[in-house]
Amino acid sequence: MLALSTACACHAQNVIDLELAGPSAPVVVGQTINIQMRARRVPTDNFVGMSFVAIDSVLAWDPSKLTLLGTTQTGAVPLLASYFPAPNVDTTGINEAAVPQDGTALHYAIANFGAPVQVSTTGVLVTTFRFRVKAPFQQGALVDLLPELTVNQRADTAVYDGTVPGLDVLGSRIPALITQRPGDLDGSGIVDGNDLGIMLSGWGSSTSNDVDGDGTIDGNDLGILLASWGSSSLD
Ligand SMILES: [Ca+2]
Ligand SMILES: [Ca+2]
Repeated sequence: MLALSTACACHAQNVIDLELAGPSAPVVVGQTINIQMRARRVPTDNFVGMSFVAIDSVLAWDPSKLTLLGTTQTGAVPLLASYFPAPNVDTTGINEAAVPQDGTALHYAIANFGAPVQVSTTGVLVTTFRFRVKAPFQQGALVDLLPELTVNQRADTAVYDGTVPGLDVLGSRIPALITQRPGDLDGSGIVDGNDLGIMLSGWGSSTSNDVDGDGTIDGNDLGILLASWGSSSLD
């Protein structure tokens, strides 16, 4: 069936996607990881969405798994500024600290005046969020871009067009999924006797150490653990 899309002049033209990309290899506890935020142009017949003047992003992660450290602009497109607005000026109330720690953060990326950032179809690096892996996790840790969040005032994830003032051209939001090695229950990077001990101590229960995500620690999980026995993230 063909679904007809309904045009709405009040909403985005949907032509620049924002993608978060983390390490593809399994991570270990204590590791510092980079989550790149890339902007990618979706080819359309529109004259908008070729560039941006600013990007507001509402970042979300599980603070029990990951700790936000800050940002770096290494390798990124030239910007006037890339920052988390400080708590005393962040009227949205999202940023409770200079580097937010509570699992949500508002970030602003602002192009140089009079110089919108051109966005290619392969994508450009806007900024890199740096996190430290805080705890073991078997079902992955998501770093996401929320469409909107209201604490004191509503904030939206938005890509402001480089041609039409105030026009939000955000298309898709693509999260990053951070993974640890299946069966590496302590997040050490290697699957060994420590992990087996953790699994056996939680046998039959439902804990965060559930490897296959079916809700129970059982023979399936043991099979996965044994299959990756001795393998190391450091290989
Ligand atoms: Ca381990
Ligand atoms: Ca299971």
